[in-house]
Amino acid sequence: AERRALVTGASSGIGAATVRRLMADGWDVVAAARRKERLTALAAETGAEAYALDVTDDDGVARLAQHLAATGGLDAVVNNAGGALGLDRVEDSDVAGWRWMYEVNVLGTLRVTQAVLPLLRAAGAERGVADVVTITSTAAHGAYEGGAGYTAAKHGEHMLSQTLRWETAGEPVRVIEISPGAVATEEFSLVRFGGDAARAAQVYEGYTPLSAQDVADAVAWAVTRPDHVNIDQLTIRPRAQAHNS
Ligand code: NJP
Repeated sequence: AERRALVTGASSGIGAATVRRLMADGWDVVAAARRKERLTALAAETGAEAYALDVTDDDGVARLAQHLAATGGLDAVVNNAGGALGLDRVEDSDVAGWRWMYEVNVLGTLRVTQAVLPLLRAAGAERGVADVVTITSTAAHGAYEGGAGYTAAKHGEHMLSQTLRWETAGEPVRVIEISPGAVATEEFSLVRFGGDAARAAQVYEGYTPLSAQDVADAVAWAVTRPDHVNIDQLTIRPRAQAHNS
């Protein structure tokens, strides 16, 4: 049977591009996010399975793990659901905004990873290796003005990934972190800048950002290394980007 992957945050951007790439490579893919209409369209286009999921919902995540267990298990999870709010200096930061960024990026990845790890262990034991891939950010490795909440959340996700790697050392499970710089997606243009193109231009200095496909290609490469190889952390950045945002 084909290898099966779960991609969270699959309804747009990097997640949708990863679904397209893995389907083209012959994986079975479960595409999960909240916006079911978008997933249905992606499923019709690619043949992936659409699954409505909010990564902040404990019960929903548990139900997804049961569904996966009952329908063939899982060889790889791509923890991609996440996002940032606008740029706020520390002194102006809103606690609720930080809470949302932690809930989706850090705790969403924790919930999903915990729920599927038994399935990944079983697949790894049977086939040689299984993969936990997490999309963090260059923001997981540095700071930038106005980015404290997002960088704090992405640093948290980075440390989750680092720690899990040591905790599963010796098991047939790889823990892989992909850290993109600026990617031209909805988060990039809308969420982060609230549609404020002038602010985006000021921050992004007019260079060409990565495409979602660039990041999907990195994911597809990392999960097809030979079984004895672990890509711990891969930074992929627009060549001209000179900051961590
Ligand atoms: O953004 P976007 P990206 N439960 O907004 C989903 C990181 N990153 O592709 O639920 C489940 O197109 C949302 O789906 P929906 C970034 O931090 C980006 O750029 O339907 N899913 C959508 O599919 C994030 O971790 C840049 O609204 C939830 C997806 O997340 C990842 O890349 C730079 C959810 C977001 O898609 C993908 O973001 C960087 C929930 N509660 C890292 N909440 C960049 N774009 O510049 C959201 O370094 N989603």
